Amino acid sequence: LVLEHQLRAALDQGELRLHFQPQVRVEDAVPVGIEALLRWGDGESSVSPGRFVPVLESSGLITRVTQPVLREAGAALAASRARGFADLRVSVNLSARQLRQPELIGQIESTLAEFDLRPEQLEIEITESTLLDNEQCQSNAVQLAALGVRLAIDDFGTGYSSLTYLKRFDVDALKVDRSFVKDMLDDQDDALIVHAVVGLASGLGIESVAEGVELAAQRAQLRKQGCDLIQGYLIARPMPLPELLDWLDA
Ligand code: G
Ligand code: G
Ligand code: MN
Ligand code: NA
Repeated sequence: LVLEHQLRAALDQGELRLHFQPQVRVEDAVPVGIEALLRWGDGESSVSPGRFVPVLESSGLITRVTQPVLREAGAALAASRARGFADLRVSVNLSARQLRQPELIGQIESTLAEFDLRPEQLEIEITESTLLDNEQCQSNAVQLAALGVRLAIDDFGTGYSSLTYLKRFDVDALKVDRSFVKDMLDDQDDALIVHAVVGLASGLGIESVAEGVELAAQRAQLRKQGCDLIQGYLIARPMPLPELLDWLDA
């Protein structure tokens, strides 16, 4: 309850900000996108989203972050474009409560217009359970796809996986969950799951993204398996926008 009270104040003060983590092509390390990740405070005093996102969720405050997050993500792409990176896209995480907001589609349209973005420069990351949550979620997902906004399934392989929804919802990317990548070099089962997800994406003609890549040996293995994009500490940590722009330049 204390945390909820503090979060309310933080929202009013605009203290929840985004960090951005690059996603690069495994083949040649070309940056393709950035994932927007919420942060509260910095350095020693920062609170992890693992702690505060669930509180935003249970209190319903999460619906108040949707618009500012979309705008900060859009602004980051506009800033990247001004530095010569015109084709980057940004991935924004949305929970079920956010996806089913009736005003979501309008908020997305106005963000695209405000920052002069093509719809395919915005990717929405949702989990399998979010997509299957209820009819309002599904209808918003369909409308997003109709707009040309990309849809990525986050933490793929950890949810229900009925798989039929992959065609029904015009999914553009599967994100291989970090837990599988973490042990793929030592654990035969995890290696097999990574291989299967990459193969499934490839068979469906959509993109595969491996998250949590920390080791060069993982990258080499993912490359051999035909994974499209990688993301993780091996490439870069999530960073504030000024650092991201420097990283892109270098
Ligand atoms: O950055 P970190 O790995 O600590 O993120 C922890 C979790 O918080 C991740 O599961 C991520 O999807 C979630 N998260 C980060 N930013 C957002 C956001 O803007 N909205 C929602 N709903 N979840 C987010
Ligand atoms: O659930 P989601 O995938 O959206 O959350 C991404 C989270 O993973 C972020 O909190 C981010 O800080 C974290 N993360 C990103 N790259 C790595 C990595 O290479 N290793 C670990 N352990 N965590 C990572
Ligand atoms: Mn994510
Ligand atoms: Na994830």
